[in-house]
Amino acid sequence: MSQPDDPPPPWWERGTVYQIYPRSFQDSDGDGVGDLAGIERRLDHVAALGVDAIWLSPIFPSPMADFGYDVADYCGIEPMFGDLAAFDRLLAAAHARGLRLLLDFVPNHSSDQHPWFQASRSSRTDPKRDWYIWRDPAPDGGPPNNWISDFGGSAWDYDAATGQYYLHAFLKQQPDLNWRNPALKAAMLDVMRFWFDRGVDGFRIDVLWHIVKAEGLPDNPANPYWRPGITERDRLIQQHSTDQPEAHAIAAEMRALADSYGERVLIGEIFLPNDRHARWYGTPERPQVHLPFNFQLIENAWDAVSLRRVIADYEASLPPHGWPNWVIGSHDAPRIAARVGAAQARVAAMLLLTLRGTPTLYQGDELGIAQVDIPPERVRDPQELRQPGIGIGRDRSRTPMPWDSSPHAGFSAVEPWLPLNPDWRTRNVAAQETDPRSMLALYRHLLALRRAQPALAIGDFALLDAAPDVLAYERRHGHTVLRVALNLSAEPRPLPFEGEVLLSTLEGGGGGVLRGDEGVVMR
Ligand code: TEU
Repeated sequence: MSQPDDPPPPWWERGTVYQIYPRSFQDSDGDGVGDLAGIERRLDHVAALGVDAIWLSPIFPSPMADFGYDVADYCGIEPMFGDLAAFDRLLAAAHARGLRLLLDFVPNHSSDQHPWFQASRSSRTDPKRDWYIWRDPAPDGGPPNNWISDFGGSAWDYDAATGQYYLHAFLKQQPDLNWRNPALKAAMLDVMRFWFDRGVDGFRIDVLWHIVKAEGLPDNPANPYWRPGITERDRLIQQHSTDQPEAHAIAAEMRALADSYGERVLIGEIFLPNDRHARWYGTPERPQVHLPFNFQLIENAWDAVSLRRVIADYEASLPPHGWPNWVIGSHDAPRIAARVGAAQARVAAMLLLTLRGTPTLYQGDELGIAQVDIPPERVRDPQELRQPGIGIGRDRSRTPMPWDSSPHAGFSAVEPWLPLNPDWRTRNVAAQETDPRSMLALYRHLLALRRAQPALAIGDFALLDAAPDVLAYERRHGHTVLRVALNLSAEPRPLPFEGEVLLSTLEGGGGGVLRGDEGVVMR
């Protein structure tokens, strides 16, 4: 039971994270792409929102085949974004506002332009050959096994110069690193030290469950549930290419390194069923990541029955030392407001910020940006370009932040690299700042309430009974009991309990009924 005199929880349990997609936050040098100086300029927006930490998607030198998730130098800054001095200024400016800064660590693969891979592919006897995963062709000359890239096609690319294939779980421009090689592992842990020494507060770790593959690289089994129209990756179950015990051991090493720097946080990107997901917390004696990212609000149907089941099952799956976390949007997922609609997006905001666990907000969701249709000639996402027409494009959630109604929404002096949301002239930060009914105002209220009420940030959690279409739960800390009721339907529903409304997603009300699409926090 959480009590007021408990020792204070670490910041990442009590706090909230805000994800910035650097290419699309603020351009300061007029190239149509965001940069670090731009982020620094807009930090007051982040601070005013009331979050505690920023996670930056990758800012390292990159040919941008996968928009930064193809890293050509783990210890530098992409010139398009700035340089190390600009990074240090941004870090200091964030810290000055009480904001922590997390970087995106991409350990599974580098860019094919990384000097390590250039050396590795130069000859079979190069000392860095084994830093990547090279294998002879199958007897018929084809790829060494049946593994499929997450972006479609074989996960192997043939290198004629040395007569072998190399493995890439994503694009062929993203060769997988070999974490079984001790020198590679040491070099990558040094990368984490480099940024910790510079003062970063932690990392979001990209595709952490991918980083080690089963010894012998056996074929993956077929997925009996696959059908056309689903991504090609899902033809196979990634049994041997992901979630290996050796990857858990490496996560524990990363954690020990992070802990040696004091209160730093590791958030692991991990897509797995609950039982396997929970193992990424490790044990109290040998912890792994602090927060294995929980994507279930993104992946599951938006109705009270499904949400109730998802929340209960996830809570039940957590080890006693495992702190939960939740997210409703990212640079990979469809916009929440596109998925559930404008009215329910407000309910989703309340859910995200009142559940037990660290919430991560995605830039632009605080404005309720919805579907942005990308004209075919402007599609940039390599995943969409390789598998068009099945609705997996990621550009639609990577469009620039609309700051005001000036040309290009105040994002840039020139046409941005991706189009703006079509309603940017009215749906922008400046317009919403002056509108008490705006999504931005709701997010600020929710974050302020969460800050003021330890019951919401760190209190105990219990689901409550309620009418159909209503999701209800309580949060309890010491003597404070707060109750949340969310109407997942557009019709009025009975309020499951009485009390004082601390915050509603709608204006007015108070008639003892939960209006359509209304969420309330009550005392
Ligand atoms: O995403 C990993 C991941 O699981 C994606 O394949 C995800 O399923 C897909 O993008 C959903 O549409 C991470 C990054 O978040 C993503 O941006 C990168 O492209 C990917 O890793 C490779 O680094």
